[in-house]
Amino acid sequence: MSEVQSVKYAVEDGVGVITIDNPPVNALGPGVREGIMQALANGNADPAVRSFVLIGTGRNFMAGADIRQFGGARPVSTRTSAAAIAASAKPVVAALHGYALGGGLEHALACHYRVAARNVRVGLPEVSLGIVPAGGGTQRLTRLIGPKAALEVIVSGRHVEASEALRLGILDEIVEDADLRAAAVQYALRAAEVRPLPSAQGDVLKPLPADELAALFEAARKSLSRKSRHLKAPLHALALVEAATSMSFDDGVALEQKLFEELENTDEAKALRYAFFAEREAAKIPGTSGLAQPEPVRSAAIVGGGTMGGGIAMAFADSGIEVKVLDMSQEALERGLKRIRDNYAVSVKRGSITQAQMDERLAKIRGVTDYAGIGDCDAVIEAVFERVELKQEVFAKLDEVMKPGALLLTNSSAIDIDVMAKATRRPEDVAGAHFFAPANVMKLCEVVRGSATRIQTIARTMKMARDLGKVGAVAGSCDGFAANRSRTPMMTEMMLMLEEGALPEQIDRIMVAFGYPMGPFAVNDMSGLDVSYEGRKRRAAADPEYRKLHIPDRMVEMGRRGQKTGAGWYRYAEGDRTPHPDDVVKQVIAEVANEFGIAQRTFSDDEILQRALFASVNEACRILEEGKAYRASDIDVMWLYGFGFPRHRGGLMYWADSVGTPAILAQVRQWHERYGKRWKPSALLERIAASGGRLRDAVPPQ
Ligand code: T1G
Repeated sequence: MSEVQSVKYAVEDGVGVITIDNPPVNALGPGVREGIMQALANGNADPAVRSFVLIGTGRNFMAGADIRQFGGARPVSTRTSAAAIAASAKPVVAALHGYALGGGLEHALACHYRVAARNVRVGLPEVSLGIVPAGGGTQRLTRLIGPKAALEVIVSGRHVEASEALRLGILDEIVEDADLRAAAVQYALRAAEVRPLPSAQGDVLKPLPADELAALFEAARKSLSRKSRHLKAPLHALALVEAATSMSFDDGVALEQKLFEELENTDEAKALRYAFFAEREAAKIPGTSGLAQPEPVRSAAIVGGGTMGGGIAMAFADSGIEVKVLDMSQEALERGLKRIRDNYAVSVKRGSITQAQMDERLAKIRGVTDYAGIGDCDAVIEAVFERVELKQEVFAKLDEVMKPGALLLTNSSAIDIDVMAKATRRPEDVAGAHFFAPANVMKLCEVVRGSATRIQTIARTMKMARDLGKVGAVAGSCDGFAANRSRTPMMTEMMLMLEEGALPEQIDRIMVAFGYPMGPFAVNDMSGLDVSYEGRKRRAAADPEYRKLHIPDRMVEMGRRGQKTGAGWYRYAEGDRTPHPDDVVKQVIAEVANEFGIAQRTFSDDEILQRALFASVNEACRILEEGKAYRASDIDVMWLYGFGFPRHRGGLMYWADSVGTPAILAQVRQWHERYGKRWKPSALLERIAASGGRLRDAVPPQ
């Protein structure tokens, strides 16, 4: 947008009102910084102007720098336009609402005062993009609220809501008046009388004694080297907060610029920017552009109050949406509701929610034992055991009781949506809403299209997921849909490498070194080895060619189902979740290898990583070829939010591009010769390797 359009300036009762108007989020796109500086120059040269207000239109104050501009030239930096505000001879009042993030908050911090509507969310989220604030924000915020609070806010990159921002000292006032602009103008008129102006460098440093400062930064460094061992940005952010307590403002701002430039084009920053946009791309559903906005889901029902059903019910309650849990017996219902109460109680004990929030959320959850009790809900999510006949029975019942237009959703992780849809007279309203355990924590909601599902049903289910604070991504219906189907080959190869002599602890070490928070075997011990056992049995019964996984089958049959039985891939001491390698697992591997005549060998770390991930890359290409995902980046979103794939590597397909499709194809071809059919190269992989294209841009054949 041209300068005139994205920044408006008008004088009102002696106040120069500078309005940012750059939809959809008031990012600092082309012309915005220049427009702010021009307005300041005009107002400071105008004797009729006594002070300024800086405000945004639409839903937000300002969402920060335009992320799409990174890596390219930027005519004016945030540092420069923020400095112009700070240098204004007349006071500038920031009037914040919605989001004030990154460079947006940095402009507000350069103002002399900050007032805000109660819906404001402020933050410096730059570290989540692999960079650091570069508009003076680390230097001003640290001086304004003190190093301890600033360190936590800047290194975490989190959003801070109004009352906390006021308490910390980021805001001067919360405006209850519905007309933020009018209130800010009045505030600016009063500010015009105050002399001297408060420093816009926030020179009032909330000092900490030197030894406390040293301890603060030392502890933060230790924690970051553990928690963010793969990321550079958080440590650089820490260094900038430290600089604000020891360097001059100008030197601190110069250091900000230097560290920002060091990070802006790192692989980590590029991957994190890709992940940011991939998540938003996943929300775009082909064929919905001309449709009306989907109605929100204002009430929901969950059929089956087990672990998954209870977690999904909590996700609704956490989002303030009324939810009913239906179970067939009072006893089963009570068990499920108790599990929910216990989960909330643990969160209260940990301090992640207050008792009042727990009570508020529990009040949103009601238990029923009769289908008639849920008919009025906008959506119902079936979360009963993964048995086809049971699901068909449930959907036939739902078809009888649910009001017209209700979403009839299944949380199934693999059963074909059409199986449920065919049990109803309204297959167009049936879709998958596949949550990932624990459903109230994991962000991914895989929305699955049946062959008869209306696109409006998909759009409304995606909106429901977003309203639950989830990240939605759409899959077509097939065995395992897109998320689990693309991940299964990785797990299969890992299990088969065990048969050849690899060990769970070796594979876990390699995957953690790659960036996963936990190794897949440790995760499997947590979720339970029996969970996938039934699915493998179902596949073996249906497909005589199905390659059985002898070792995990044997572990389950031995009763080693993971943490819940004190032993799985690892051994656990009573009441302790620390995984300990167990010789029993080595014995099982040796027995299976002996029984099936499998030669034992050693593996390099590279082979383990490549055999695991290349198998999934190949399967993801097949999923795209079959049109079971809209785009490759949707599969990346599923891996990031469903499986904890390291975000600084962008996603499975983004990472594969960093390896190079020709190298991947050559290796897949080798394993195809050695191991047979499951390694057959996908046509899409062959096509992209030959064309030199990028996997992350791949879409189904049109
Ligand atoms: N730049 C470019 N596009 C952006 C954008 C940004 N900062 N923020 C959002 N968009 C696009 C987004 O891709 C989507 O596009 C549309 O706007 C709606 O976004 C100098 C260097 C503000 C909380 O990290 O966190 O400032 O898909 O769906 O759910 O020191 O957007 O419609 O085509 O997310 O209401 C720091 C990033 C930048 C904030 C709103 N700022 N944005 O959430 O909408 S670095 C950020 C968000 C910086 C300074 C440094 C969220 C939001 P499309 P949306 P939302």
